[in-house]
Amino acid sequence: MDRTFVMVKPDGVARGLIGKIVTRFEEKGFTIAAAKLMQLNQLEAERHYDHLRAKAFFGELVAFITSGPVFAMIVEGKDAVKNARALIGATNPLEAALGTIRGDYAMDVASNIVHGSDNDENAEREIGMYFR
Ligand code: DAT
Ligand code: MG
Repeated sequence: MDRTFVMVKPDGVARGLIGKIVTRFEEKGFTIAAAKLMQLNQLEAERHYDHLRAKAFFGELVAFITSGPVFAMIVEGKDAVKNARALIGATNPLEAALGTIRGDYAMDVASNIVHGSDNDENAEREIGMYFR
């Protein structure tokens, strides 16, 4: 079975949306294979967002993702990476369709409440970082 890494970000956890987000994945057809509440440290956050190091918002992004607990999950299902990204919606909630998680629950790109790996290699890299 295909799998991917999904994380409810600190804003989603603080807003009490873990349950709703887990339900979205379950209703779509995914199985939650593992899950835990955890706190990312600076190094983990910088490694997680390594591909964005050059961006002007990198510091803000790392500060945000380490600002409180996140809810990390391994989700399993057919074409897990692509189906999860479709369910999560576009990076900018302004462009995310209603019916997607970001489209329904977020308004600002800097706090878009959920992360999903963008390809199989990164999914395995991220699962390896957080589930050992
Ligand atoms: P995604 O999370 O959809 O895979 P990404 O990997 O390009 O998007 O960016 C990671 C996160 O960085 C994104 O979820 C929110 C933040 N981000 C992206 N673009 C941003 C911007 N222009 N300003 C502030 N934060 C941004
Ligand atoms: Mg990404």
